Amino acid sequence: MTTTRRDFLRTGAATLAALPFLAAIAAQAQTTHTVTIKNFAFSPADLTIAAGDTVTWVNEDRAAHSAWQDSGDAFDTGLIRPGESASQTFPSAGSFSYRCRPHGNMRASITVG
Ligand SMILES: [Cu+2]
Repeated sequence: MTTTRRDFLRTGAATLAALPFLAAIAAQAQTTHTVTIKNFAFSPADLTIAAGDTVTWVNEDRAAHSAWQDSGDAFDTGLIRPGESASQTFPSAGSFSYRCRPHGNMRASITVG
């Protein structure tokens, strides 16, 4: 199969026609937020995100930690070992307070707007 100049132009035009659509998708793109775990604390401790966004917890500590919504069990990352990370997507609005399962005094919250 040969590609003629006309085919090439047609393909180009189709690509251009799709650009506004692609831009609309990009505008709605979900954001990934990072919560750092260090010195037995979540940072930021209180995070506000948009529905559909993802939170990634990065453990920069020497101990294993987790992020667990103890009141509603909406999410539980399980143990995140030192140097590792875990992610959770929040599809709908709500307030989520959470803690580290091994260290109950490590508390933080995520508000999904
Ligand atoms: Cu912990």
